[in-house]
Amino acid sequence: MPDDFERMWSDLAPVGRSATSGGYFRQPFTAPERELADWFREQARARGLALDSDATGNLVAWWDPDGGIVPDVLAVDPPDSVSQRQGLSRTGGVLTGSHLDSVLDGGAYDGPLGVVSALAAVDELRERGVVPARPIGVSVFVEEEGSRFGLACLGSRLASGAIEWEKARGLRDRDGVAFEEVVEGGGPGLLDGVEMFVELHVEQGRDLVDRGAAVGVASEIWPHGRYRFDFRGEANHAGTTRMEDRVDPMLTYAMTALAANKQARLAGERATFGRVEVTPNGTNAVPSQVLAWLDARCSSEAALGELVETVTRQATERAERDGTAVEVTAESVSDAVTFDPALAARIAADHESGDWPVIPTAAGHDAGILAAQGIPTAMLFVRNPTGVSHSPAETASIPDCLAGVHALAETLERLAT
Ligand code: HGY
Ligand code: MN
Ligand code: MN
Repeated sequence: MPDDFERMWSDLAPVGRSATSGGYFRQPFTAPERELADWFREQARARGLALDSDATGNLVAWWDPDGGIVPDVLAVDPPDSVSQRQGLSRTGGVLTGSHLDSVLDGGAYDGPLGVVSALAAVDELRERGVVPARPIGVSVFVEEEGSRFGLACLGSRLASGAIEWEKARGLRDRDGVAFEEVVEGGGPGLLDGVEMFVELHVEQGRDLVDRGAAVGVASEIWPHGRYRFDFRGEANHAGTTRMEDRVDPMLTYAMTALAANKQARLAGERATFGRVEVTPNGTNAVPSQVLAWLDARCSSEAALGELVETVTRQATERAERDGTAVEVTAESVSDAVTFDPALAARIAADHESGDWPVIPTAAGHDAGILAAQGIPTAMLFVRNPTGVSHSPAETASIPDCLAGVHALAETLERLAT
């Protein structure tokens, strides 16, 4: 099994990796991310798993109940209509998996660790001769990061019915390409019959390393959102325009970024402006427009509402002083998620290393979307020695990754036999 994991891990390592930063650019429906999707299909075929997919490009590779090899007809050309998939038994299915897309200049583990670990966990169960009483599916949801079309967990929101296709089709990337130009469609179907979902993910924080634990279970996901601040001013000459005559949106933005940081620190919450687009972005001109995205994450929905409302109010007040205008649009909001406590406790209890810790996270996941749509869901976290994520520096040790594979295999055995 270990070489399985390490072989698969080394397959993925070079795909979409920047030669300069060492980070990953695996935006959905770009060449590197499509190469990973093809790799996944190949891994499914090599294991005789029945490959299922939907119009959005979400994938599930099913291990059929008696642990046998599924008819080639399903393993080769996956049917694309739900009726054709009927022959595939997913009733009572236990799903496990994650995503293969990355943030811009992201780490290697966020997403792919959950997919590779799921395949390796199926390998381990098979090597141990375990025959599940329920179908076990390995899933890949597309555009989990929302790094291209702006809405986090876009693939799992469509597959679980959390968002209608009509609302998703018009989402555009930074080049103006619409989502409906890169996918056929989207909607529920792929998850019919799925009774529970377990996502393994690298921890994006230091809780496990501070506890000295290799594996943990998620208790909750903080509510969080992404808000587009559109600051408008008047373009003008950087040299000849007196300071008192300026209508400078960069100033309003800068004060808003400082205000968000201060507000989050005062409230003990999280706020980040990590993306800014300046027009015309000239060196010797006062800009006409500054677009900036606030990523806000709080320990409760009330706190999130209050933080965003306070920052919006302070931005508006500053705009009045600067003579600029500001418009705020919520682009992606995820409500608080509390994972099924009984399922989390059942998964975390009685292991060789004792009970696994049950810990919260402020990172969003497809598991949060499926949980919110009523599918009993759990998450396993693998220790991240630095806690760093959404960065080329994201890492996890191979022994911890193998401990995660084993933990996932144990969990699947508990849930599916
Ligand atoms: O942004 C997030 O919380 C997650 O990593 N998609
Ligand atoms: Mn992420
Ligand atoms: Mn992730």
